[in-house]
Amino acid sequence: MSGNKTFTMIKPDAVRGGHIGSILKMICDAGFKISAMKYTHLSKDKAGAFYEVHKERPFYGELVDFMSSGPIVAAVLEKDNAVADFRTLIGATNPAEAAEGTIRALYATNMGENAVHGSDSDDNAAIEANFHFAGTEQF
Ligand code: FUP
Repeated sequence: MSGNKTFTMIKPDAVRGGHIGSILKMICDAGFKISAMKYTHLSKDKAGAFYEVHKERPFYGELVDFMSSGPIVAAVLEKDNAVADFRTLIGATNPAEAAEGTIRALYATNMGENAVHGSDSDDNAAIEANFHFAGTEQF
């Protein structure tokens, strides 16, 4: 059975572009309830730890620099089938391949600066939510 929570970040490019409000509206209009949210600026250490799984990949350094280059919005979202439905809403990692009308098709710049994060499994959704939020900050 699929879980009902996913974790997202509105990344520094989309924040700089002034798209927080539009992206949150798309998320709410798609039926997601916000169960935790914060506006924060990740340190390099924290961005590096979040993306630890990509440590050996060639793009890791750039990814960490980008994710710590400005503020982000982190949030936990709740909906039936949250992980899969949210990945449908955001579109493919590479915005050139993202379906029309998806958040990345509308707001992402390129593969690296791709506007939003979405968890890729129920297990990772829980790990990522707990990485950013204490239990008392999740409702
Ligand atoms: P996604 O699950 O769609 O966020 O994508 P991944 O977990 O595969 O990648 C995480 C982040 O690494 C992406 F959002 C952007 C960055 N990335 C690159 O910069 N280049 C790549 O080739 C793959 C990912």
